[in-house]
Amino acid sequence: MGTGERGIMNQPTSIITGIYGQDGFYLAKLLLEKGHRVVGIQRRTSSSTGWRLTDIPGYEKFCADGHLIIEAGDITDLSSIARIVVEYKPEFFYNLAAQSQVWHSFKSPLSTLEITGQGAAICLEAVRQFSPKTRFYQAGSSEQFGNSAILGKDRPEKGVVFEKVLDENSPMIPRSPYGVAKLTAHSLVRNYREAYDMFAVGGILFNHESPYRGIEFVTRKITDGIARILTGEKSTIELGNLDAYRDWGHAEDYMRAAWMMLQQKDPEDFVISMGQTYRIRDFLDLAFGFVGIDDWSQYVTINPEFVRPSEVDVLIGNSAKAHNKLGWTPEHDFQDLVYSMVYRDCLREGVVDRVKMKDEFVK
Ligand code: F7E
Repeated sequence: MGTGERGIMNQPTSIITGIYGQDGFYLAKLLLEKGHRVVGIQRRTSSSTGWRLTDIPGYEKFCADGHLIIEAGDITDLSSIARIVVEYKPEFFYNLAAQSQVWHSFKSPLSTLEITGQGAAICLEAVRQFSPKTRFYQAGSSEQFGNSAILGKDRPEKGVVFEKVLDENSPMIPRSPYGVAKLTAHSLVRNYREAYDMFAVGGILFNHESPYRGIEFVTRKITDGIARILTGEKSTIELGNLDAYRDWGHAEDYMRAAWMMLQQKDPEDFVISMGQTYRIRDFLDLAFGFVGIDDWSQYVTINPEFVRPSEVDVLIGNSAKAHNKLGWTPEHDFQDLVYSMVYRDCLREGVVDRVKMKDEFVK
């Protein structure tokens, strides 16, 4: 009997690659609440730790009773993924692992392609060869669309209404090595579905954030920066392009959508988004506003180092298909999201008394 078989025999097993990331945290939490056995795959060389997972209510118990298992593996190594698939024969496989930083992908395009693109091929191949009935979820990205939302239009100004909201059929013309790698993975999922009749789906998720977001991404960089400015540790936050528009949702809502996609009768791809878009400077207005700072200009400096060689200027999604077919609706709005991030960073830094009550902002 392999170690995997010692677990919970009658409950579904879900494998999650990238379990130590923000999305891995919310998905593992959701699946554990649903009674799944969750097998997380962790790279041996991974510098990340399980700091997020330990926040799952009942974490210690889930580890002790075999509901939560961490296995060493690497999505760039077929033999390691195949071994885990053979051992656990999971009902569900969620591939969340990636080199997920768009900015970094310009510095390291080849390793991004290997991890984010070929890594998905390796996971699909392990499932196809050793557990073809496993339902497979691939974490796709709005970066796959590139600038399709404004194709043929000038760069937008504030207040512009975007007519081209992106859905499952919009053109995908990525503008970063990361986007190219995610589109490769997405195309492979479709191909495995059609060629091998696998239950494989691509969730095309727009930006999704939370207090568990990594510090490399702009939202968390801002909220963490605000808390450190309030303590006096920092004087400014260094940012790049403040005029890009992003359609930001909450990771908890988005991982619920991922789970829903694997509960369907037929495998299909879905766009998950809020359908509202804001510039980075709008995020700054709201986040600084929550600590009573209306003019943040003295606290933000522009560092060209963080400007991308080619930017996705506007992202705004249309999730009508997910609403209609999955019955998915988000529970968090943009204000809630930003507030929770500011609140948590200020709490950690001991300056939570500076956060204004949210009610004051909800007119
Ligand atoms: O950038 C601008 C930057 O790195 C958002 C990933 O989860 O979502 C994420 O990709 C915007 C861009 O996210 C800084 O130029 C300005 O326009 O937070 P981000 P992203 O690139 O949109 C998609 C859906 C994914 O799949 C990705 O994995 O913010 N920006 N100044 C900055 N961005 C960063 N990171 N740092 C800055 O200083």
